[in-house]
Amino acid sequence: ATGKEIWPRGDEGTWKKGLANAPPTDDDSISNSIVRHVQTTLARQAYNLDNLGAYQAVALSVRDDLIINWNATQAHFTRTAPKRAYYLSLEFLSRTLDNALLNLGLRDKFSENISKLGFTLEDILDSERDAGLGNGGLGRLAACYLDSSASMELPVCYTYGIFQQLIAPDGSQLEAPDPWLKHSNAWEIPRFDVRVDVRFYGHSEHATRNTNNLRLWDAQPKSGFDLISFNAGNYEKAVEASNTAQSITRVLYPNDNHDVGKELRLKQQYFWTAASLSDIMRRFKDLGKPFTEFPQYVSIQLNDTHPTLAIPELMRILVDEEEVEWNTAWQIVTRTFAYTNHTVLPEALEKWPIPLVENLLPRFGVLAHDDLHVSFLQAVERRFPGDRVRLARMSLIDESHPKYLRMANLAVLGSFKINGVAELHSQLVQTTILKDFVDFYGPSKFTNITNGITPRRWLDQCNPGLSNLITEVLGDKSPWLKDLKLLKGLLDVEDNKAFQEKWITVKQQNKERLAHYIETKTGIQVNTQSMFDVQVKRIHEYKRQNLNIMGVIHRYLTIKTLSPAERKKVLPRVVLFAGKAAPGYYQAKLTIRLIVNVARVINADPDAAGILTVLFIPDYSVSLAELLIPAADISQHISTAGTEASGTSNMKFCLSGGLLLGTVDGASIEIAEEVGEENAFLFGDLRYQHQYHPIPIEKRSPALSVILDEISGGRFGDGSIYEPLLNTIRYGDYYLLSDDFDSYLEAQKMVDENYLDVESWTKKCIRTVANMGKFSSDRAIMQYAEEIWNIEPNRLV
Ligand code: T68
Repeated sequence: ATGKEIWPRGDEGTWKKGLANAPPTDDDSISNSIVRHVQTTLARQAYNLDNLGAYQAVALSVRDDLIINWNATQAHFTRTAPKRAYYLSLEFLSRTLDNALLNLGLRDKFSENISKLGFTLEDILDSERDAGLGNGGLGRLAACYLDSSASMELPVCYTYGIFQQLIAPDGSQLEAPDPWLKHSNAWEIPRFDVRVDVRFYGHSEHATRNTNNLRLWDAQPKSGFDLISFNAGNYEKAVEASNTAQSITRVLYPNDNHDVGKELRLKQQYFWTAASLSDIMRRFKDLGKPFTEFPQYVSIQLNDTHPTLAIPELMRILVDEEEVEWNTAWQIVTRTFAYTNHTVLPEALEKWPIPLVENLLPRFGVLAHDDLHVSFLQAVERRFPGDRVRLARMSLIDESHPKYLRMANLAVLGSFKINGVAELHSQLVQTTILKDFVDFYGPSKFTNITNGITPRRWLDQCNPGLSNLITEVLGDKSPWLKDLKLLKGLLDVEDNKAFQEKWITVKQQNKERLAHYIETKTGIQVNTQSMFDVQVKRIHEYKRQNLNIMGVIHRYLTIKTLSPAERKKVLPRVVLFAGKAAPGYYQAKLTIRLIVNVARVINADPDAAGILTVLFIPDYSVSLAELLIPAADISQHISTAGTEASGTSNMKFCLSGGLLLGTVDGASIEIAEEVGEENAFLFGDLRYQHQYHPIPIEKRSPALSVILDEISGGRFGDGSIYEPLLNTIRYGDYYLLSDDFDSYLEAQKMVDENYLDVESWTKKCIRTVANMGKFSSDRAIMQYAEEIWNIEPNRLV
C-alpha cells in the first residue's frame, strides 16, 4: 500500500504459473477440486463422506472461485482508490452456497459434478445452516443489499444467531440455541494478522479480523489465559477474561421492533462499530490524504440506530487520537454518516441510560452528554428562542430518572442524510418522530429510499420454475435478472393460453414441493388443490397475526353452519403461519399458542376436512421462506396502517406471483400502485393515530365480538389462557382490530370470489410479476449510491 514493496519476491514466473486467474470451469477441474478438499482440507475419504462433509467440500471449492474474483476486485479498488460506502449493520440473514453458485454462473456445472460424485445438489444445499444473524426484515435487507453491491463491507458475527423455535405440546413457543458455527463455516477466512483494540471501562479487549465482503468480527481477550491465576489454583479466574471477551459476540438479541436496553447489547454495539471504524480508518490512512478529505473517500450508512456509537467513536478517533480540531472533526463526521430509520414505533426507539454509557464508555459520556449535547441545544435555542418544550423534545438527553441518551436524535445530529424505507414511512418519520428536526434542518436532509429485494435469490434461486418460464418469454436470463423492469415484457403474453397453463403448472409444483415439506416435518397432509394463504413474519401485535387467526375462526364457524352439500362447494383453503416471537414478548407468544390450538381443532374436525387447513410451521427462517413464498396464492400484510415501515416479504410474494392482501401501509401501497389497484386486495384506511375506544366491542364489531366469546368459552381449549390477549382487543384495542375486522372479512371475500375465475386470477398474477421491477434491491442500492453516498459503479474488467 505504501507503494514501496517490491512484488513479487523471488521469481515472477514461478509466482505467475501458480496463480489462477479465473475460476476453473471445465468439468474435471470442478470435481477434482471437490475431491481435493475432501482429501486434504477435510482429511476424509470417499467411503465415509456424508452430505455435510460433501457440502463442506463443495462450499470450499466454490469459495476458491469466489476468492479469485474477490482478490481481483480488491486489487482493482486499491489501484483506483474510489470512494467507498460502508453499510454498518448489527444483523445479517442469509444462506450462501446456492446464491454463490448462481452468481458465479456455475450452478449447472457444479450440479453435474456433484452427481458424478454420488450426491445431489439439493441435498448438499440443504446441509448449509442459515446464518440466522438477524431478527427480521432489517437483517435480511442487509443481505439483499450486499447481493446488490460488490463494494459493501458489513460487520456482524454472532456465535449464536436467532434462536431455534420449537412448539411445546400445549402450543407454546420454546426457544433453543442456534449454534450456527457448530460445523466450521466455509465462508469465513480467518485473518490473524490484523488486530484492533476495543476498549471498555478501564479494560481492553482484542479482535481478530476475518476478511470477506461480509466482514465478521470475533472478540478475543488481549491475553487468552491467565497463567498466574492458573498456577495459583484459581482456574475460574484464569479463563475469566477470555470468557468475558468472548461473551460479547456470543448471542444475538432476539427482539425486533423493541428496545431492550441491556448492557451486553450496548457492548455489542460498541464492539462492532469500533472494530469497523478502526478498519475503515486504517484503509483511509493508507491513501495518505488529509482527514478533511475523509468524506470524499468514505460514506457510512447506519442500518437503524444500532451502530450509532460510530458517530462519537469517529469524533473520539479524530479529536483524541489524530488531534484534529473539534469543529473540523465535527464537520468531517457530519459529512460521513447517513442514517436509515426502520420504525416509528415509540417502543422500538433506542435509548441508553446515561449512567450505563458513562460507566462502560466514559469518553462518550463526555462527548454526548456535554460537548455535542450542549452545543446542539444552544443552536436550537438560537433558532427557536424560548421554546423550552421543543428544546426538551430535540435534546440528545431524555431528562428523566435516570437520564437517557436518545440514539435516533444522535443519529440525526451526526448524519448528513436520513431516510425512511417506503414513501409513507418516510412521510411519517418527517411529520411525527423527527418533525422538529425537519423544522430545524429543513426538508432536504430527509429523504425516502423504498426497500428492495434481490431477484437473484427471491426469484431465480427460490422459484426456478417461474424463473425458467420467464426466461422462455424474455430470452436470456441474465438481462432481466439485472434489470428487473424488463419483466414488463411478460405483459405481451398475459393472454396467451399456453403461457397461462405453464404459469399455473409452476405454481402447482411449488405447492406440491411445500406440501411435501409440511408432511415430512409435521405429518399433516394438505390439499394442494386449495388456495394457499400465507402470513410469515415476526409475531408482533402491530403485524396483527391476531386479525388473521380471528378471520380463520370466522371462516371455520361459517363452514360449521353449512350443510354437507354446501360444504362441497366451498373453495378449499390452506392458511399457513410462521414466525418467531421475542422470548420475552408475552402477548406475541400467546398469539402463537392460540394459532396452534385453533389449528388443532380445525384440522381435527371432519366438517372442515379438505376445505380448511390451518398450520403454524415452526422455526421460520430464510430457507423456509424460500420454500413458502413461491407456493403462495395470496399473502397477508395486515399491520395497523402506519406501523409497518415497509415490509419486504410483500415484495417477495408478489415477485413469485402471489397476490397481496394487505392494509394501506408501508411498501404495500407502492406495490399496489405499480401492479394496479385491481390486482391487489388492499383494505382499511390510513389511521395511524391511535384512537381510544369508549364503545363496547359488541357495538364496534359484532362479528369480532362473537369470535372473542367463542375463544373465551373454550372452543379452542381452555379459554382462560387467552384472556390477556382477548382483553387487549376488548379494552383499548391499540392495534385497531375491531376497526378493521369487517373490512378485512370483505377483502377476504373478494379474494375467494376472484380466485374462482382461474383465468382472470392467473392474469392478475402475471401482471403483478410483470410490474414488480421497481422493487429490485438493485434499484434501491443505486439510489443509495447516487442520492446519498455519491459513489459510482467501479467495474472490474
Ligand atoms: C423492519 N425492522 C421493519 N427490525 O419492521 C420492516 N429492530 O417494516 C422493514 O421492511 C424492514 O425493517 C427493513 O427496512 C426490523 O426488522 C428489527 O429486526 C430490529 C432488530 C433489533 C432491534 C430493533
